[in-house]
Amino acid sequence: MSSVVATSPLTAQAFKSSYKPIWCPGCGDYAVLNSIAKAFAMLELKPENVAVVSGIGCSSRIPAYTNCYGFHGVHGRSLAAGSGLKIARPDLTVLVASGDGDGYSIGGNHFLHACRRNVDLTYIVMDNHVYGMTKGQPSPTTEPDWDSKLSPGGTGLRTFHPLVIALAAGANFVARAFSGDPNGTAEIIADAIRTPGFSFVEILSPCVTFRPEQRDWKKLVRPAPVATTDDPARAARRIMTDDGFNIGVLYKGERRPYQPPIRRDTQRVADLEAEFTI
Ligand SMILES: Cc1ncc(C[n+]2csc(CCOP(=O)(O)OP(=O)(O)O)c2C)c(N)n1
Ligand code: SF4
Repeated sequence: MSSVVATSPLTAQAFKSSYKPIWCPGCGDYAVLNSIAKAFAMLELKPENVAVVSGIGCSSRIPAYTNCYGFHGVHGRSLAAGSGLKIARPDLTVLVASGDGDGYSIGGNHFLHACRRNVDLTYIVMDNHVYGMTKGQPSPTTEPDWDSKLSPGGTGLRTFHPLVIALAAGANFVARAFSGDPNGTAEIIADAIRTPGFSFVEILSPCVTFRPEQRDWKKLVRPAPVATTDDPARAARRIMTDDGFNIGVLYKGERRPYQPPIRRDTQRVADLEAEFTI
C-alpha cells in the first residue's frame, strides 16, 4: 500500500517574509499586506507559484514583505514587468501592486494598455490620494482643494477616475476595497485572482502621515448597495455617480484573456538573427 503524505493548505502567515515592514505606524498598507497573504491562503496557493511585482512607493514595498517570488521594479513600470512575466510564465499567479502616484501618474499609460490587453493578472492599487514616499505631493487622485505645503490652495485639478477609466479601457474585473476591512479586501483580492483576465482592485489605504484626515474613511465606506454587474455601461454610470466609498466587486466581465499568438520561446537566437539579416 502506498503512503500518501497529506499536505494541508498554508496559513496566511506562510506568505509573509521575515522582513519587518517599515511603514509608518497606522499606515493602511499593513492591512493590505495581511489581506494579500490571506487571499493567497484562501486560494490554497503556494509561495513558489506566485509572483508579486511592484514599482516604487511606500505601497510598492509589498513584494519584499511576501514570501513569494517578487520584483521591485522602477517607478510606474510594474504592469509592464508583470504582464511580461505572466505571458512568459502563464503557470504563475501574478499580482501587481502599486500606489496612485506610481500607477496613475508615471504609470498611467501602462495602466490603460494593461486593461486593453487583458493579460490574466491582478492589479491592486493602494490609493491614498498622495505621494507618500516622497513626502506628500498631490497625486492624480488628490482632491482639487487639498491644501498643503506642497500644493498651497490646492491643485484645482480634476481628479483621475481609475475605476471608470479601467472599465473604458477594457479591464475584465473592477472592484473597490478598503484596507480597514481586511477580510472583505482578502475576499475581493481572491475573487480578482480567480477571475480570468485583467482584474483591477482599487484599495483605499490611508496615508496617516500626510493625509491624517483619511483615518475618517472608516466612517465613510459602505458595501456597494447594488450587485456586481456584467454590463460595463451600467457599472460606469454607477461608479461615476457614487461618492468613491462604495466597496465591493463593481464589474465582472467575460473577456477572453490575452494569449500570445505564437509561442516562440523555443526559437534559437541564431534563427532569430537569420530572420533579420539584410
Ligand atoms: C522615475 C522616477 N521618478 C520619480 C521617482 C520618485 N518617486 C518615488 S515614489 C514616488 C511616488 C509614490 O507615490 P505612490 O505611488 O502614490 O505611493 P505611496 O508612497 O503613496 O504608497 C515618486 C514620485 C522615482 N523613484 N523614479
Ligand atoms: S508615508 Fe504614508 S503611505 Fe508611506 S508608510 Fe507612511 S503612512 Fe504609509
